[in-house]
Amino acid sequence: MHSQTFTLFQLGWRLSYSHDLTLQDFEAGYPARVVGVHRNALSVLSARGAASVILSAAVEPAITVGDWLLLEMEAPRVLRLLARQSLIARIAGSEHRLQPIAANLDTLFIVTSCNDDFNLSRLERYLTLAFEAGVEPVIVLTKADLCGDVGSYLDAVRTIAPAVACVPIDATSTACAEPLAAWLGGGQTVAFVGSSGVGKSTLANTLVGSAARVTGGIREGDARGRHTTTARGMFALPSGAWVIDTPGMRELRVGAVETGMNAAFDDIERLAVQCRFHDCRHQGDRGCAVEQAVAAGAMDGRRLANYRKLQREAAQVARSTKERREHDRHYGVLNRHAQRLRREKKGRDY
Ligand SMILES: Nc1nc2c(ncn2[C@@H]2O[C@H](COP(=O)(O)OP(=O)(O)OP(=O)(O)O)[C@@H](O)[C@H]2O)c(=O)[nH]1
Ligand SMILES: [Mg+2]
Ligand SMILES: [Zn+2]
Repeated sequence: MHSQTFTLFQLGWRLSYSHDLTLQDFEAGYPARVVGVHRNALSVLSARGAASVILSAAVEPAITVGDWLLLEMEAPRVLRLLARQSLIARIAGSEHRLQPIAANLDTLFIVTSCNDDFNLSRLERYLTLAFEAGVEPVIVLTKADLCGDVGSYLDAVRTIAPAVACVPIDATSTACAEPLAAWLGGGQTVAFVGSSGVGKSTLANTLVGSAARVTGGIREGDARGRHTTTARGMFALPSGAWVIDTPGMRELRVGAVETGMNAAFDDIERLAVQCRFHDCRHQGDRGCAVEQAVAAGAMDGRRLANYRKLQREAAQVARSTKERREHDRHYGVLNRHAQRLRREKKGRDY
Protein backbone atom coordinates (compact mmCIF):
# COMPACT_ATOMS: atom_id res chain seq x y z
CA MET A 1 0.00 0.00 0.00
CA HIS A 2 1.05 3.63 -0.33
CA SER A 3 3.30 4.53 2.56
CA GLN A 4 3.06 8.19 1.55
CA THR A 5 0.34 10.46 2.88
CA PHE A 6 -1.49 12.99 0.73
CA THR A 7 -3.41 16.16 1.39
CA LEU A 8 -7.06 16.17 0.32
CA PHE A 9 -6.23 18.42 -2.62
CA GLN A 10 -3.40 16.15 -3.73
CA LEU A 11 -5.99 13.38 -3.68
CA GLY A 12 -8.14 15.37 -6.10
CA TRP A 13 -10.49 16.99 -3.58
CA ARG A 14 -12.53 19.94 -4.85
CA LEU A 15 -14.31 22.44 -2.65
CA SER A 16 -17.61 21.46 -4.24
CA TYR A 17 -17.47 18.09 -2.45
CA SER A 18 -17.85 19.90 0.86
CA HIS A 19 -21.27 21.20 -0.25
CA ASP A 20 -22.50 17.70 0.41
CA LEU A 21 -21.18 17.71 4.00
CA THR A 22 -22.56 19.21 7.19
CA LEU A 23 -20.67 20.13 10.34
CA GLN A 24 -22.02 16.96 11.97
CA ASP A 25 -20.58 14.97 9.07
CA PHE A 26 -17.14 16.41 9.72
CA GLU A 27 -17.47 15.52 13.40
CA ALA A 28 -18.55 11.98 12.67
CA GLY A 29 -16.22 11.22 9.81
CA TYR A 30 -13.55 12.24 7.35
CA PRO A 31 -13.29 12.10 3.54
CA ALA A 32 -11.31 9.33 1.86
CA ARG A 33 -10.83 8.42 -1.78
CA VAL A 34 -11.34 4.93 -3.15
CA VAL A 35 -8.17 3.76 -4.93
CA GLY A 36 -8.95 0.05 -5.14
CA VAL A 37 -12.11 -2.04 -5.34
CA HIS A 38 -11.99 -5.68 -4.28
CA ARG A 39 -14.77 -8.17 -3.80
CA ASN A 40 -15.49 -7.43 -0.16
CA ALA A 41 -13.19 -4.55 0.58
CA LEU A 42 -12.04 -1.15 -0.61
CA SER A 43 -8.58 0.40 -0.50
CA VAL A 44 -8.79 4.07 0.38
CA LEU A 45 -6.43 6.99 0.78
CA SER A 46 -7.05 10.00 2.97
CA ALA A 47 -5.14 12.68 4.81
CA ARG A 48 -4.66 10.00 7.50
CA GLY A 49 -2.94 7.66 5.05
CA ALA A 50 -3.95 4.34 3.55
CA ALA A 51 -6.67 2.11 4.92
CA SER A 52 -8.71 -0.90 4.02
CA VAL A 53 -12.48 -0.79 4.38
CA ILE A 54 -14.38 -4.02 4.71
CA LEU A 55 -17.76 -3.92 3.02
CA SER A 56 -20.29 -5.67 5.22
CA ALA A 57 -23.27 -5.63 2.88
CA ALA A 58 -23.85 -4.78 -0.76
CA VAL A 59 -23.70 -1.00 -1.01
CA GLU A 60 -26.10 0.66 -3.43
CA PRO A 61 -25.05 2.40 -5.60
CA ALA A 62 -21.93 0.31 -6.12
CA ILE A 63 -18.82 2.15 -4.98
CA THR A 64 -16.18 2.50 -7.67
CA VAL A 65 -12.60 3.63 -8.13
CA GLY A 66 -12.25 7.39 -7.72
CA ASP A 67 -15.25 7.71 -5.42
CA TRP A 68 -15.09 9.93 -2.34
CA LEU A 69 -16.48 8.44 0.86
CA LEU A 70 -17.18 9.76 4.31
CA LEU A 71 -15.50 7.26 6.65
CA GLU A 72 -16.33 6.88 10.30
CA MET A 73 -13.83 8.61 12.57
CA GLU A 74 -13.32 5.68 14.94
CA ALA A 75 -13.28 2.73 12.53
CA PRO A 76 -12.80 2.42 8.77
CA ARG A 77 -16.49 2.10 8.00
CA VAL A 78 -18.42 3.79 5.18
CA LEU A 79 -20.82 6.41 6.46
CA ARG A 80 -21.73 7.78 3.07
CA LEU A 81 -20.82 7.98 -0.58
CA LEU A 82 -20.25 11.64 -1.46
CA ALA A 83 -22.10 13.02 -4.48
CA ARG A 84 -20.09 12.25 -7.61
CA GLN A 85 -18.94 15.06 -9.86
CA SER A 86 -18.74 12.62 -12.74
CA LEU A 87 -19.27 8.96 -13.39
CA ILE A 88 -18.20 6.79 -16.29
CA ALA A 89 -20.52 3.80 -16.42
CA ARG A 90 -21.66 1.23 -18.89
CA ILE A 91 -24.66 -1.03 -19.16
CA ALA A 92 -24.00 -4.63 -18.26
CA GLY A 93 -25.97 -7.86 -18.38
CA SER A 94 -29.42 -8.68 -19.66
CA GLU A 95 -30.97 -6.65 -16.84
CA HIS A 96 -29.31 -3.48 -18.11
CA ARG A 97 -27.69 -2.67 -14.81
CA LEU A 98 -25.54 0.45 -14.73
CA GLN A 99 -22.00 -0.70 -13.97
CA PRO A 100 -19.73 2.08 -12.74
CA ILE A 101 -16.23 2.14 -14.21
CA ALA A 102 -14.64 5.19 -12.59
CA ALA A 103 -15.83 8.28 -10.72
CA ASN A 104 -14.76 11.88 -10.25
CA LEU A 105 -12.58 12.21 -13.33
CA ASP A 106 -11.12 15.30 -14.91
CA THR A 107 -10.19 13.56 -18.14
CA LEU A 108 -10.98 10.38 -20.01
CA PHE A 109 -8.17 9.04 -22.17
CA ILE A 110 -9.88 7.10 -24.96
CA VAL A 111 -7.08 4.81 -26.06
CA THR A 112 -7.00 3.23 -29.50
CA SER A 113 -4.18 2.09 -31.77
CA CYS A 114 -3.15 3.10 -35.28
CA ASN A 115 -4.10 -0.32 -36.58
CA ASP A 116 -7.14 -2.61 -36.94
CA ASP A 117 -8.41 -1.60 -33.52
CA PHE A 118 -9.15 1.89 -34.81
CA ASN A 119 -12.91 2.23 -35.29
CA LEU A 120 -14.83 5.48 -35.63
CA SER A 121 -18.14 4.07 -34.38
CA ARG A 122 -16.47 2.78 -31.22
CA LEU A 123 -14.77 6.14 -30.71
CA GLU A 124 -18.15 7.86 -31.03
CA ARG A 125 -19.46 5.54 -28.33
CA TYR A 126 -16.63 6.46 -25.94
CA LEU A 127 -17.00 10.15 -26.75
CA THR A 128 -20.71 9.95 -25.93
CA LEU A 129 -19.82 8.35 -22.60
CA ALA A 130 -17.33 11.12 -21.76
CA PHE A 131 -19.68 13.96 -22.75
CA GLU A 132 -22.53 12.35 -20.84
CA ALA A 133 -20.33 12.37 -17.72
CA GLY A 134 -19.15 15.92 -18.33
CA VAL A 135 -15.55 14.71 -18.52
CA GLU A 136 -13.08 16.03 -21.10
CA PRO A 137 -12.22 13.31 -23.61
CA VAL A 138 -8.75 12.96 -25.14
CA ILE A 139 -8.18 10.44 -27.90
CA VAL A 140 -4.82 8.75 -27.43
CA LEU A 141 -3.55 7.03 -30.58
CA THR A 142 -1.01 4.42 -29.53
CA LYS A 143 1.42 2.40 -31.67
CA ALA A 144 2.13 5.46 -33.80
CA ASP A 145 5.71 4.12 -33.95
CA LEU A 146 4.47 1.04 -35.84
CA CYS A 147 2.38 3.02 -38.33
CA GLY A 148 3.54 4.62 -41.56
CA ASP A 149 0.55 6.90 -41.93
CA VAL A 150 -0.48 8.45 -38.60
CA GLY A 151 -1.84 11.49 -40.45
CA SER A 152 -4.72 9.53 -41.96
CA TYR A 153 -5.81 8.42 -38.46
CA LEU A 154 -5.67 12.00 -37.21
CA ASP A 155 -7.72 13.12 -40.21
CA ALA A 156 -10.32 10.44 -39.54
CA VAL A 157 -10.68 11.52 -35.89
CA ARG A 158 -11.07 15.11 -37.00
CA THR A 159 -14.10 14.15 -39.14
CA ILE A 160 -16.00 12.90 -36.06
CA ALA A 161 -14.60 15.11 -33.28
CA PRO A 162 -12.90 18.25 -34.57
CA ALA A 163 -12.85 19.87 -31.11
CA VAL A 164 -11.39 16.90 -29.24
CA ALA A 165 -7.63 16.63 -28.65
CA CYS A 166 -6.07 13.64 -30.40
CA VAL A 167 -2.53 12.68 -29.42
CA PRO A 168 -0.49 10.10 -31.34
CA ILE A 169 2.11 8.39 -29.15
CA ASP A 170 4.45 5.46 -28.74
CA ALA A 171 3.27 4.22 -25.36
CA THR A 172 6.50 2.29 -24.86
CA SER A 173 8.61 5.45 -25.07
CA THR A 174 9.14 7.89 -22.21
CA ALA A 175 8.72 10.69 -24.77
CA CYS A 176 4.92 10.16 -24.65
CA ALA A 177 4.67 11.94 -21.26
CA GLU A 178 5.33 15.35 -22.77
CA PRO A 179 2.37 15.72 -25.20
CA LEU A 180 0.05 14.37 -22.46
CA ALA A 181 1.42 16.54 -19.65
CA ALA A 182 -1.42 19.10 -19.91
CA TRP A 183 -3.87 16.52 -18.52
CA LEU A 184 -1.54 15.01 -15.94
CA GLY A 185 -1.00 17.83 -13.45
CA GLY A 186 -1.09 17.42 -9.67
CA GLY A 187 -4.47 16.36 -8.25
CA GLN A 188 -5.88 15.64 -11.74
CA THR A 189 -7.66 12.33 -12.24
CA VAL A 190 -7.64 10.54 -15.58
CA ALA A 191 -9.04 7.14 -16.55
CA PHE A 192 -7.80 5.06 -19.47
CA VAL A 193 -10.45 3.21 -21.46
CA GLY A 194 -10.27 1.26 -24.69
CA SER A 195 -10.14 -2.24 -26.14
CA SER A 196 -7.81 -4.92 -24.88
CA GLY A 197 -4.26 -4.69 -26.16
CA VAL A 198 -4.27 -1.03 -27.22
CA GLY A 199 -1.61 -0.12 -24.64
CA LYS A 200 -3.42 1.32 -21.61
CA SER A 201 -1.24 -0.47 -19.07
CA THR A 202 1.87 0.13 -21.15
CA LEU A 203 1.14 3.85 -21.12
CA ALA A 204 0.43 3.78 -17.38
CA ASN A 205 3.72 2.03 -16.69
CA THR A 206 5.68 4.31 -18.98
CA LEU A 207 4.23 7.41 -17.29
CA VAL A 208 5.13 6.08 -13.86
CA GLY A 209 8.59 5.07 -15.02
CA SER A 210 9.54 8.14 -17.02
CA ALA A 211 8.28 10.62 -14.47
CA ALA A 212 10.06 8.69 -11.74
CA ARG A 213 13.30 8.98 -13.62
CA VAL A 214 12.77 12.70 -14.13
CA THR A 215 12.04 13.42 -10.50
CA GLY A 216 14.13 10.58 -9.11
CA GLY A 217 11.24 9.87 -6.73
CA ILE A 218 10.80 6.17 -7.29
CA ARG A 219 13.52 3.67 -8.04
CA GLU A 220 13.21 1.51 -11.14
CA GLY A 221 11.31 -1.64 -10.17
CA ASP A 222 10.18 -0.19 -6.87
CA ALA A 223 6.77 -1.66 -6.12
CA ARG A 224 5.44 1.55 -4.66
CA GLY A 225 4.43 3.30 -7.85
CA ARG A 226 3.45 0.22 -9.77
CA HIS A 227 1.46 -2.28 -7.83
CA THR A 228 -2.04 -0.84 -8.15
CA THR A 229 -2.12 -1.14 -11.96
CA THR A 230 -4.45 -4.11 -11.46
CA ALA A 231 -8.05 -4.52 -12.54
CA ARG A 232 -9.77 -1.81 -10.53
CA GLY A 233 -7.16 0.53 -9.19
CA MET A 234 -6.06 4.12 -9.14
CA PHE A 235 -2.46 5.14 -8.60
CA ALA A 236 -0.41 8.32 -8.49
CA LEU A 237 2.08 9.43 -11.08
CA PRO A 238 5.07 11.23 -9.64
CA SER A 239 3.63 14.35 -11.36
CA GLY A 240 0.82 14.15 -8.79
CA ALA A 241 -1.86 13.04 -11.26
CA TRP A 242 -4.06 10.01 -10.57
CA VAL A 243 -4.43 7.32 -13.20
CA ILE A 244 -7.20 4.75 -13.36
CA ASP A 245 -6.25 1.92 -15.70
CA THR A 246 -9.26 -0.19 -16.72
CA PRO A 247 -9.36 -3.66 -18.24
CA GLY A 248 -10.19 -3.74 -21.95
CA MET A 249 -13.90 -4.10 -22.59
CA ARG A 250 -15.22 -6.39 -25.28
CA GLU A 251 -18.36 -4.34 -25.69
CA LEU A 252 -19.40 -0.97 -24.42
CA ARG A 253 -23.12 -0.55 -24.11
CA VAL A 254 -24.25 2.91 -23.12
CA GLY A 255 -27.24 3.87 -21.00
CA ALA A 256 -29.63 6.76 -21.32
CA VAL A 257 -27.09 9.17 -22.77
CA GLU A 258 -29.13 11.91 -24.40
CA THR A 259 -26.87 14.72 -23.20
CA GLY A 260 -23.76 12.87 -24.31
CA MET A 261 -25.23 12.16 -27.73
CA ASN A 262 -26.20 15.79 -28.20
CA ALA A 263 -22.57 16.72 -27.68
CA ALA A 264 -20.94 13.83 -29.55
CA PHE A 265 -23.29 14.20 -32.54
CA ASP A 266 -23.85 17.94 -32.49
CA ASP A 267 -23.66 18.06 -36.32
CA ILE A 268 -26.60 15.65 -36.60
CA GLU A 269 -28.53 17.50 -33.89
CA ARG A 270 -28.01 20.78 -35.77
CA LEU A 271 -29.25 19.29 -39.04
CA ALA A 272 -32.20 17.62 -37.31
CA VAL A 273 -33.65 21.05 -36.51
CA GLN A 274 -34.31 21.38 -40.24
CA CYS A 275 -36.16 18.06 -40.58
CA ARG A 276 -39.79 18.54 -41.59
CA PHE A 277 -41.16 16.66 -38.58
CA HIS A 278 -39.91 17.45 -35.11
CA ASP A 279 -40.09 13.77 -34.14
CA CYS A 280 -38.20 12.71 -37.30
CA ARG A 281 -36.37 9.40 -36.83
CA HIS A 282 -33.99 10.20 -39.72
CA GLN A 283 -34.89 6.86 -41.23
CA GLY A 284 -36.96 7.16 -44.39
CA ASP A 285 -39.03 9.99 -42.91
CA ARG A 286 -40.27 12.59 -45.38
CA GLY A 287 -38.29 15.82 -45.48
CA CYS A 288 -35.41 14.49 -43.38
CA ALA A 289 -32.54 17.00 -43.49
CA VAL A 290 -30.07 14.50 -42.03
CA GLU A 291 -30.72 11.87 -44.69
CA GLN A 292 -30.56 14.57 -47.34
CA ALA A 293 -27.10 15.50 -46.05
CA VAL A 294 -26.04 11.84 -46.30
CA ALA A 295 -27.38 11.64 -49.86
CA ALA A 296 -25.51 14.83 -50.76
CA GLY A 297 -22.28 13.40 -49.32
CA ALA A 298 -22.11 16.02 -46.56
CA MET A 299 -22.71 13.48 -43.78
CA ASP A 300 -21.20 10.03 -43.33
CA GLY A 301 -23.89 7.33 -43.60
CA ARG A 302 -21.94 5.26 -41.09
CA ARG A 303 -22.11 8.07 -38.56
CA LEU A 304 -25.87 8.43 -38.92
CA ALA A 305 -26.32 4.66 -38.60
CA ASN A 306 -24.22 4.65 -35.43
CA TYR A 307 -26.22 7.56 -34.03
CA ARG A 308 -29.45 5.65 -34.61
CA LYS A 309 -27.96 2.53 -33.04
CA LEU A 310 -26.96 4.41 -29.88
CA GLN A 311 -30.43 5.97 -29.73
CA ARG A 312 -32.05 2.55 -29.96
CA GLU A 313 -29.81 1.23 -27.18
CA ALA A 314 -30.58 4.21 -24.99
CA ALA A 315 -34.32 3.77 -25.56
CA GLN A 316 -34.10 0.06 -24.76
CA VAL A 317 -32.27 0.78 -21.51
CA ALA A 318 -34.77 3.49 -20.61
CA ARG A 319 -37.60 0.99 -21.11
CA SER A 320 -36.02 -1.69 -18.97
CA THR A 321 -35.05 0.86 -16.33
CA LYS A 322 -38.73 1.70 -16.01
CA GLU A 323 -39.58 -1.98 -15.67
CA ARG A 324 -36.91 -2.41 -13.03
CA ARG A 325 -38.06 0.62 -11.10
CA GLU A 326 -41.54 -0.85 -11.00
CA HIS A 327 -40.06 -4.14 -9.87
CA ASP A 328 -37.96 -2.44 -7.16
CA ARG A 329 -40.88 -0.34 -6.01
CA HIS A 330 -42.92 -3.48 -5.68
CA TYR A 331 -40.29 -5.19 -3.55
CA GLY A 332 -39.68 -1.95 -1.67
CA VAL A 333 -43.34 -1.93 -0.63
CA LEU A 334 -43.07 -5.54 0.52
CA ASN A 335 -39.92 -4.72 2.49
CA ARG A 336 -41.43 -1.71 4.17
CA HIS A 337 -44.49 -3.77 5.02
CA ALA A 338 -42.30 -6.51 6.52
CA GLN A 339 -40.29 -3.95 8.46
CA ARG A 340 -43.43 -2.40 9.92
CA LEU A 341 -44.68 -5.82 10.97
CA ARG A 342 -41.33 -6.49 12.65
CA ARG A 343 -41.37 -3.12 14.39
CA GLU A 344 -44.93 -3.64 15.59
CA LYS A 345 -44.04 -7.08 16.86
CA LYS A 346 -40.96 -5.68 18.60
CA GLY A 347 -43.12 -2.97 20.13
CA ARG A 348 -45.41 -5.58 21.61
CA ASP A 349 -42.48 -7.58 22.96
CA TYR A 350 -41.06 -4.71 24.97
N1 LIG B 1 5.36 -0.50 -30.37
C1 LIG B 1 4.39 -0.23 -29.51
N2 LIG B 1 3.84 -1.21 -28.78
C2 LIG B 1 2.86 -0.92 -27.92
C3 LIG B 1 2.37 0.40 -27.78
N3 LIG B 1 1.37 0.41 -26.87
C4 LIG B 1 1.25 -0.87 -26.45
N4 LIG B 1 2.13 -1.66 -27.07
C5 LIG B 1 2.25 -3.13 -26.90
O1 LIG B 1 0.96 -3.69 -27.00
C6 LIG B 1 0.79 -4.80 -26.11
C7 LIG B 1 -0.47 -4.66 -25.29
O2 LIG B 1 -0.35 -3.55 -24.44
P1 LIG B 1 -1.12 -3.43 -23.03
O3 LIG B 1 -0.60 -2.20 -22.40
O4 LIG B 1 -1.04 -4.67 -22.26
O5 LIG B 1 -2.62 -3.21 -23.50
P2 LIG B 1 -3.89 -2.88 -22.58
O6 LIG B 1 -4.65 -1.80 -23.26
O7 LIG B 1 -3.49 -2.62 -21.18
O8 LIG B 1 -4.73 -4.24 -22.68
P3 LIG B 1 -5.79 -4.84 -21.59
O9 LIG B 1 -5.18 -4.74 -20.24
O10 LIG B 1 -6.01 -6.24 -22.05
O11 LIG B 1 -7.04 -4.02 -21.73
C8 LIG B 1 2.08 -4.86 -25.30
O12 LIG B 1 2.90 -5.86 -25.84
C9 LIG B 1 2.71 -3.49 -25.50
O13 LIG B 1 4.11 -3.54 -25.43
C10 LIG B 1 2.95 1.43 -28.59
O14 LIG B 1 2.57 2.62 -28.56
N5 LIG B 1 3.96 1.06 -29.44
MG1 LIG C 1 -4.06 -3.46 -19.30
ZN1 LIG D 1 -34.60 13.69 -39.93
